[in-house]
Amino acid sequence: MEERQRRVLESLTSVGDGLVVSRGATEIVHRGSRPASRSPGLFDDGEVPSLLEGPVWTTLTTTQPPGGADEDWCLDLYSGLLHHRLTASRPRKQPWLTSTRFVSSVRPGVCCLRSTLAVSPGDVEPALALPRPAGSHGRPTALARLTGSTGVVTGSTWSRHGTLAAAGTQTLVPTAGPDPGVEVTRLVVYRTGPTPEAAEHRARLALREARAIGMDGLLDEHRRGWRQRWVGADVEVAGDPDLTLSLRFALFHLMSGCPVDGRRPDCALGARGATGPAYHGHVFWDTDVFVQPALAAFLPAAARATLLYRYNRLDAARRIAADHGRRGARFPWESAADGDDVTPRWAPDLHGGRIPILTGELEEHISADVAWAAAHYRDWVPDEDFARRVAPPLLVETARYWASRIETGEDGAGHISHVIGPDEYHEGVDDNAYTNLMVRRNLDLGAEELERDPRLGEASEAEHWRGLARTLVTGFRPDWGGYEQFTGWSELQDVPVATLGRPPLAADLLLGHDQTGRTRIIKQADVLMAHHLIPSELEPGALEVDIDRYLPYTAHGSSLSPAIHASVLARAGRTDTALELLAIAARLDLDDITGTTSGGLHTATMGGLLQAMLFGFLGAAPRGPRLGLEPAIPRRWREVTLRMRFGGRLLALTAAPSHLRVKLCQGEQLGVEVGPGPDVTATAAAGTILRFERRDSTWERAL
Ligand code: IFM
Repeated sequence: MEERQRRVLESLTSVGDGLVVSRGATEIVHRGSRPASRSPGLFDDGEVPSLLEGPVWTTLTTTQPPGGADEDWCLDLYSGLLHHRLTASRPRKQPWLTSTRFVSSVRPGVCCLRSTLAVSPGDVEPALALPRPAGSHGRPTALARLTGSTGVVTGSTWSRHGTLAAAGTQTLVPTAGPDPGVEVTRLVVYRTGPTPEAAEHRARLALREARAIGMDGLLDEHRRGWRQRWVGADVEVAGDPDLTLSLRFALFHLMSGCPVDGRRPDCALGARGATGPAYHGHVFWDTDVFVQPALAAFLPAAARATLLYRYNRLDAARRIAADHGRRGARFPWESAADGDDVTPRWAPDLHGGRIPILTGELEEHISADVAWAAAHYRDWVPDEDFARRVAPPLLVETARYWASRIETGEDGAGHISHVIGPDEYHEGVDDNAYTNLMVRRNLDLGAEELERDPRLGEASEAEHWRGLARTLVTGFRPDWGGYEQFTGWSELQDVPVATLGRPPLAADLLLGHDQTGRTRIIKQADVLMAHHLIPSELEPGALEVDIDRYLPYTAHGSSLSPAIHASVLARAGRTDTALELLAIAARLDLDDITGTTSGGLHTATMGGLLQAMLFGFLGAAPRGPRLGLEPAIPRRWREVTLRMRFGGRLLALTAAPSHLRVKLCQGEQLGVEVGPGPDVTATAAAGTILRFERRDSTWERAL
């Protein structure tokens, strides 16, 4: 197998539970393989902070199958089990290794592996290996140690931010027969802690408990745990098994990558989760507006942990604002453990030179994205503590930042100059429509909080913010009926993306960074991202205009782009194009479309994909305490079913081109509005099903 393909498979078959996530590397040491175990949210230090790599529990042997082997990898999404089967070709075709592993769905950090190998017991490695001392970025990394006694091996790696420790044990039983062979049962438990001593002690205690249950018992409860997870969250497109699999793949990795056991004060999934080294595990806007809304619907506790990550780093954000001579809180474009800006300042180019990275300085919209995320979660999940304690400072401090950032021009209008919008091909632009529209919303949300709670600030401040929100330039062009992405976008060179090839493509690599910036070519959803997140803030009719204007220039040079396009295209009723873009998002990692999956899975794409189903094709949105639904289901899908949560209830939504069923599976009665008007309103009682039919584009209640 080619080395990169191996690393892609390792990312795709990562298994975890939010306390630890382990790449799916096979149990033998291969060239090009990158076995690694990381704990989401636990960082190493270094020139660029990265997720700490902990002890590796999955390597069994360095012995190689004679003459190589055929490899079968199977990730069972339903039960959270990873199976490997290696068949050696010499001296005859015969099984060389079979293994099954899992990270318990019910006991945090408990990892189990059972394998049969055609090697002697003496060729099996001790239960843990420590990460390569040079780390994956070629620099000295965390401190590490490994000790063994009474059949239990403990190991840990640590940094200033904490320790990731593991304690493990294994039994080896020689297999019967003339050839060497051994059956290995390995049990390893991970724990975090402030020091290696504390974390290893915790790991040993938890290992003792897990051993008492035994491998079979652990496997049984693990399977039951996954069954329960799928009862609480699922997506199915009847008539499209491939798409269903991709959607469940996304859900699987969100469920196994996020901590939901409440042990952590907070945790935010980085751009690649903990499945690979790319982007160092850093937290971007990906977490707030791509992953978090999907979590709010499918895994609310993890959505909360994401927002607490921001809340607990408000002081750092306040410092960043102050360093820029502003008030309030400015969240950094990339952050790690302590909420400081860790965006690299340059990247190497292909010729040994350095390309400056300006996003850390200029991609400011993230502060408005965090505010949007807080308001979204508050509207979606009944969480009193969050609404009372967490959301207000996030909304107010970000609004305060913007109020000090906006400049009033000679035209009397508010402007935000010199930024990067979501479309990173254009740097240092003025009045980016997405940024300004999100800021306008942020100012209104902040003002609402101030008006509600005078302890947060003066009434005059709220009034000032409301005024700024009304004068802020949005980029709306009455002559177009749509939004101009930033001042002067339409005066750039008219180069449709089709002249470069078929998207998705990296226009900046094809044309060069500077030349791309001189054209209208857009990296990813920008104005359309605003239509996706805050549709009611934009002018009626603008969605269609903006789709027509921007689609021909969009390269989808970011993995974040296709799913969001699919979502807004579905809402606009353009389901054929929506399906083309949905297919790209659905296969992005599975087919390694961007060539970067070896560095980890794209969490924002997974979140975006689930959002496209929920907000785009189902048209779900909170309408006060009610759930609004405006399904736009393509004819080629028989039915789409989503099991998700809204307002503390578990719902099964089943939509087809001409009908809709809403089943309230758990929780108190819920008001549902169907259609834009709404066309019809109804109340679902526990255990009952509401049925609706579409007649001549209007929804009606059905029996
Ligand atoms: O946050 C994204 C950005 O929008 C495009 N480049 C990659 C980042 C991390 O996924």
